This record gives sequence, C-alpha cells and structure tokens, in this order.
Amino acid sequence: STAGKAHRLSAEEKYQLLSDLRAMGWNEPEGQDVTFWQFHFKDFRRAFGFVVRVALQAEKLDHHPEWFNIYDKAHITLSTHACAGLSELDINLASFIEGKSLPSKK
Ligand code: H2B
Repeated sequence: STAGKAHRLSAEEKYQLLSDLRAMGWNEPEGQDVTFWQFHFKDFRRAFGFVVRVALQAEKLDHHPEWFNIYDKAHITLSTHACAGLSELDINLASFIEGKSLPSKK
C-alpha cells in the first residue's frame, strides 16, 4: 500500500501543489483538510461514465475518493485517511481527473 507512507502536506506545500487545481475550481473548505469539486456534465450517462473512469484509476492508484452523483453532477472530495489530511496522492488523483477524464465536462 502506498497510503501508509502518505505524508500530510504542510500549508506551504498545499499552497504550491494546489494552485493549479484551485485555478480549475477545486476548493478547500474552511476547517477541513480536503479538496473538493462538483463537476457538471451534459447528462447522467456522461456523469456516470466519469465516475467509472475515476473509479478504475482510483483502484490503480490504491487511492479512493469520497463522492456522490446526482443525475448530471458528480461531487468529489479528496483526502488521505491514512494521514488525516491532504497528501500528494490526492494531488495525483485530482490531476488525473482534470487531465484525462473530463472530455464531457460541460
Ligand atoms: N484512499 C484514501 N483516500 N485514503 C487512504 O488513506 C486510503 C485510500 N488508503 N485507499 C488505502 C486505500 C488503504 O486502505 C489501502 C490498504 O492501501
């Protein structure tokens, strides 16, 4: 498992590593060491296809999101349970989500 070695990002590391993701709409809610984003698709088929692609990648990375889907939306929260905060594993998964998995993003 890679999660056991996960290092909780410091405030400075988060500032650096999350800046690109913030520009794409990812957010860290006040008082919670997580990052989240709600994706909006054209329809359920695209939203659920997205969820499936991210699920397969999550298994490859052995790092899993918290999420829910309502019709054409998918709400994703990323954090690393093993370090009770954000780690580079979350950055990796978010980068995959932004880079490879959103051809049908509205
Ligand atoms: N996903 C997330 N988000 N955080 C974890 O700490 C985590 C995980 N741990 N997926 C992994 C699985 C761990 O339980 C396995 C054994 O590697």
